[in-house]
Amino acid sequence: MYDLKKGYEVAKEYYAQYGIDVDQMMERCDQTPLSMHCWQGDDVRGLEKREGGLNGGIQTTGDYPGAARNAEELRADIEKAMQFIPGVLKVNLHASYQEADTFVDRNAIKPEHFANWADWAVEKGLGLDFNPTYFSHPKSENGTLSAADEEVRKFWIEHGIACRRIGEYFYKRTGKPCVINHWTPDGDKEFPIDTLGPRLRLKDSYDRIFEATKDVEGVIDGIESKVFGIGMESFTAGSHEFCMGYVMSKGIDHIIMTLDTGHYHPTEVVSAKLGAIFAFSKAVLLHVSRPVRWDSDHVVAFDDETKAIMEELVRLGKLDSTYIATDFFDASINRIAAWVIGLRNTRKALLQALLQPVDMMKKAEADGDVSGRLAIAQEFKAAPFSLVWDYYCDKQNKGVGLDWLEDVRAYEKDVLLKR
Ligand code: RNT
Ligand code: ZN
Repeated sequence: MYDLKKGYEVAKEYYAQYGIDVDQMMERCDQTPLSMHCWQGDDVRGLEKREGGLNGGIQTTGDYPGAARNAEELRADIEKAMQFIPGVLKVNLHASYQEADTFVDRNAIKPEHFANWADWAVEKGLGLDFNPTYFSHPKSENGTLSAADEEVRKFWIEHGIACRRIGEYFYKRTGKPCVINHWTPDGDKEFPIDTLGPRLRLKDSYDRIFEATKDVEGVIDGIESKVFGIGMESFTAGSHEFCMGYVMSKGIDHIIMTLDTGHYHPTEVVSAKLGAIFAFSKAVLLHVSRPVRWDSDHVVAFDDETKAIMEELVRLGKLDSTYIATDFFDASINRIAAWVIGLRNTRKALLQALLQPVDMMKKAEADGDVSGRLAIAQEFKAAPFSLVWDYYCDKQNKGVGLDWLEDVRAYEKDVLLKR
């Protein structure tokens, strides 16, 4: 290992030339919560005591050994990954990760079915976020909250209501707000003749869920849009226009938009949407993912778009108004490695974004110095960032560079391969 302290001192001096306080930014980065999704650990299978695979237009591909088979294994795997992920973390659960003794259907889930998760989170000092599971269920085949069948729609409204109550329970147990993400896969393989009816039903369902749970405290609700799902290529009820319209028309602080980086047309980017949304909304929920040609949910990379999103949040001064969650599921590699790589990359992009000379660039812009603005922004792309990142990881005792890899390999040998 090279001299981390020396590297950090050099970087600190480099950034100081541009008025950037590295220590302050490391602290800022560290205190920004990232919500780590539980579903990377078992390929979105969940813990319900019933048969049936993943559906709803999303897919995991690959059959790497060692997926978690029960709650204990999943929690152990999350803890293992967390050993190498710096900064404040929350854990993001889906309703399908209930731990009832016998089968309990989605509309009947209660806080008690999530008590083990809450106990564990309290013990570890973690916040919990939540997601209704409007997919992978026999009743989700012909729509959920937008279903034409009123019995089916009622079932899913009850699920949404149950989930908001569980969110409040998490808030009360952990003392930290629970961010709930509502995503429905509802759509059609072909373009429907009636494209308005499903939207009006979806709108009415959300209204009923929120109306019935008006008393719920400590919960923030993201409404997640999507462009298409596998098998539902032509129509999505919860499209971007629908979700944005819904959130904006409600004008209620706890109802916000969820932007998933894989849910747009290939040349559309989330980083370019944030400035417009913040003109109307106080907060936003992000699902950081990596689409490769489609909404493939590859592990988050330290790529241009992830960096651009974080840069934009810092430039807008909206880091504190943004809930950052990860959402990917790769079954073709070691699942702990997937978490470590994806969450570290998300945090890394955030730290790099905090180390940009925002004031300097803003001043150039205000002065009409467009050449200077471009020059400064470009210069910073090659700043000695990794020296700060390594030092930060070491300071947090989360492993420098590839330190984590050997450990994760040993865990694979000793634990995962024995499953
Ligand atoms: C699906 C959405 C959704 C899911 C999770 C499992 O396209 O992105 O957020 O990935 O709820
Ligand atoms: Zn998502």
